[in-house]
Amino acid sequence: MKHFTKAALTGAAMAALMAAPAMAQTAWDMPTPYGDGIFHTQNIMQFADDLREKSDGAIDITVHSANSLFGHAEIKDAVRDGLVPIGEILLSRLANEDPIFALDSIPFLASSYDEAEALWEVSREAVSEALAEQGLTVLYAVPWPGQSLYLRQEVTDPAQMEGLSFRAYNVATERLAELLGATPTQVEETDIPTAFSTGRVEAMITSPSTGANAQAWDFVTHYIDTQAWLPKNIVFVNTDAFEALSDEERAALLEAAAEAETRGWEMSRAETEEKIAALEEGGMEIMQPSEALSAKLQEVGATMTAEWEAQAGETGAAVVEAYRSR
Ligand code: PCA
Repeated sequence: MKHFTKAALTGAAMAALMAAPAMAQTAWDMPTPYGDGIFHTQNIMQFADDLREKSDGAIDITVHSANSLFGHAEIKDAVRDGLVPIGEILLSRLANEDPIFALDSIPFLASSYDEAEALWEVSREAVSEALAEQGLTVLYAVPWPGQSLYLRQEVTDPAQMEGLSFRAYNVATERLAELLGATPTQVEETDIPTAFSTGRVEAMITSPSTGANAQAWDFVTHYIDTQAWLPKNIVFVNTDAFEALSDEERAALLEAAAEAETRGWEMSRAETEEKIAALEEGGMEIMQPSEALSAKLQEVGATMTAEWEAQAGETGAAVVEAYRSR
């Protein structure tokens, strides 16, 4: 509206403007990487609804899911640069910027919800500070269910994984594949079915949520329930956009975010069993890892923990120390 001078508006347009509610409206576009069938996206939709209600319509978020506005790799910078005010990503996608972002993707460091919660408690401040340096304000984070293996055969001996083309979604899954002797290929979550059907990949590790949403039974046969770690999605807002809000709007945003965090963790917990059942219903074989496979994955986890600690310096050491001595 500010492009028009009063004189340029017709009488009718003027009248229409005057009749509009006096309240200033903040319309926010929010890019997210995952599809509408994923609970993270559903939680964000609810967050947007809650915020509209809590702010009496003043903040109106439009969610652009499944990489439809910006691709996953671009979302963080788009929010940082103010192209959009708010967004969601998988936190560990930022691992190459700061090891603190990769902490939740180390196998078996925190593999239950209670552990994941404790890990988030001790690392939230460091994560928020690192993002604040980029002009981003963290609103909340929610974990995916535990990461488990999807394969085209029953794997009991870890040597069976050697040479497989293995779908990766961040640096940690790439490293895991390497340590298993497999060959990693980065594939965006929304591209999983195509990547399998075209033969780009033949195995993966991800949550039951992603597996069920991708209808994994169409392209793999075995689910091995390793639940090795719970990587988090994080929602952040451009700090300038945040500070431009009124006090009431900021309070509404923080309240809706806190509720979304609590609700998201509950949704995630409930998903685990529900989506494993969906995989079974789809026709997949649900298995527990063999002793040999568990031992190998534990070994990979120990290697990756040591590598992370070597990289993460003092802040990292303090965070892990706080987690271990909790
Ligand atoms: N789903 C996302 C990230 C972790 C998960 O469970 C994916 O597979 O890309």
